[in-house]
Amino acid sequence: MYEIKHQSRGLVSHGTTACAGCGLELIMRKVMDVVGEDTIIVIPPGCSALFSGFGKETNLKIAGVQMNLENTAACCSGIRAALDAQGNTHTTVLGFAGDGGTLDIGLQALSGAFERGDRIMYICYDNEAYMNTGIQGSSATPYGASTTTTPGGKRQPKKDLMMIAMAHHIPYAATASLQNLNDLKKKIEKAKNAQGPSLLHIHTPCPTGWRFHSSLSIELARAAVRTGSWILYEYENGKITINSKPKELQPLETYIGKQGRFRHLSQEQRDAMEKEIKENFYAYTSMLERMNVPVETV
Ligand SMILES: Cc1ncc(C[n+]2csc(CCOP(=O)(O)OP(=O)(O)O)c2C)c(N)n1
Ligand code: SF4
Repeated sequence: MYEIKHQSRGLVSHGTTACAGCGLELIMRKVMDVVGEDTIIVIPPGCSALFSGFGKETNLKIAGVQMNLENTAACCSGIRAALDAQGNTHTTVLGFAGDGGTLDIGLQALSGAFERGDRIMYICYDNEAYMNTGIQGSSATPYGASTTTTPGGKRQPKKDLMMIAMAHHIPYAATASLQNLNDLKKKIEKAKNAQGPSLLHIHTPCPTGWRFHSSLSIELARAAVRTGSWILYEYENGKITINSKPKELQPLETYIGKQGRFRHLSQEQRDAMEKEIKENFYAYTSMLERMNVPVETV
């Protein structure tokens, strides 16, 4: 027997059981690089639970607990309160959950933590479905996408987590993506240092659930932003900044055309979807800009 010591750099093990090309694994590595080992992580069931591990095994070299889907944020609040009672203000308490565990099942607990102003950092990696249990649709699944519960394509638009977070007036909230790692890193740092609750909503390509080749994860992360399908912006102490505003949006086909979950859409439906996404991008970003203008001058 030989000793395996310091085999991997960073706080995530070299090998994990994530699918090849998994966007979540890349995000977890980047997050751990920035938050560092003075962090306690709370992970609910979902693909991210493969990082908290099974039995004696774990993929993370930090303290953590696996919670229920309903109460990631409530568990974070409890840990924060216990640390504060011990006079420990330096340890970061990080909730790390999927879109199902955040926008659907854990939303009430998250809202409570936001409303109380608990100093917790919360990351929703959004692979746009309940992937771990077999690709069921969530409220974050985009319009038109096929999942096992929406085989003909989802009929509702994606729920807007950022607007919900901003309605709680928390100090920091941002959307992020693997499209721009510097932007992602900067936002992780800001979320970690916020003096109250913070939220990162990170778009997460999933080759298995979106049905694309595992080599295309970064390309699709970029395409989502460049086609206007994922809008990068941040909300910092009440001020909104749009981080990426392409002069001209790329054809939607560069994004949805490479994914099996949109394969069932007719050309007519694709054209309508492109028009809708473009109109939404311009309307949404101009609404964000107007939200910065003091009310009396509007
Ligand atoms: C209350 C509750 N409902 C359902 C489940 C079963 N379950 C375990 S993991 C999971 C999927 C979670 O989806 P998401 O949060 O989007 O994460 P992903 O699997 O996509 O990483 C579900 C539904 C559960 N553990 N608890
Ligand atoms: S199903 Fe998707 S999110 Fe889950 S491990 Fe595989 S690629 Fe990653």
